[in-house]
Amino acid sequence: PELTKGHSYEECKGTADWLLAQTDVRPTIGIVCGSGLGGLADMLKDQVAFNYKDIPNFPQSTVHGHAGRLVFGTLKGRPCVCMQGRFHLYEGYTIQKITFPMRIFKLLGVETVILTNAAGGLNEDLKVGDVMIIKDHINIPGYGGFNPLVGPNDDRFGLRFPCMSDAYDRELRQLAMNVAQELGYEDFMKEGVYCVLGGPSFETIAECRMLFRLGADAVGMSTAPEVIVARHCGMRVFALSLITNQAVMDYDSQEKANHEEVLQTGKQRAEQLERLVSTMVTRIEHN
Ligand code: 6GU
Repeated sequence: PELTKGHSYEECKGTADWLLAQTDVRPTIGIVCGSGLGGLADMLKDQVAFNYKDIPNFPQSTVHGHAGRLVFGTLKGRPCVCMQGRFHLYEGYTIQKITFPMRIFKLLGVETVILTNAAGGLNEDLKVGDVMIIKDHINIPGYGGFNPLVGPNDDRFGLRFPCMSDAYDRELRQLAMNVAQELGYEDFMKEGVYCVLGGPSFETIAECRMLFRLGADAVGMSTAPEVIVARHCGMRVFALSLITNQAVMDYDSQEKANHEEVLQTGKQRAEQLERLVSTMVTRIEHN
């Protein structure tokens, strides 16, 4: 049969080795910047940056608000690699292509992945500008066969049937809360369940109501596929959503979701998010 498959282990190794040959940075932390949150990558010192289009096997970003660079450097002295711009199902990439960078992270030596995204709030307790630490996800595209691990399994990456009940590391979530308290951010730090949809259209009112009743607190178009692949190959994961708008839940509302609002809210909270993540980075221990 014709089998769905992403890049082979050898192809992934080829990309990772190509990158490692061009920088002395040996990152143990990998960061993925969401829409409007690419400023985090600009904080890296002694940067060695690659445009996605120049990296063998890498897809390219097509979305406004996503730069399309892989940046190596140090964040508060810690070696990091940062994706400034990510890939989404709605751009037309296969689910394997979207998550390919996670396997590159792994082969570069990354042990902990930090992902950020912009999301719509479904739970009324989430206000615009709130930061939601993701404690779990609902992967709707996965139910339609868009799970990044569909296809032959390579045991060098991980198990055929990986566990996902511990996907979002408890210690890292606690660390984020502690750091948020120290920085005086506790008023806008929340925790909840993130639901991913394929996009690019935003949800209908009925869909928002359905998702909330199913247990989702926020909805977006990314992150969960990357988390699945990162966990499959044994990296620790921390993820957060910046709530950039409230999903429309009632038929009397005149509100309309739009991408400009998403980018605008990102700008307003970006600095605090950068401080939160960079402080966390200094406290993450690797053995
Ligand atoms: Cl309301 N929906 C989705 N799917 N993604 C978003 C969003 C909403 N707001 C920001 N990203």
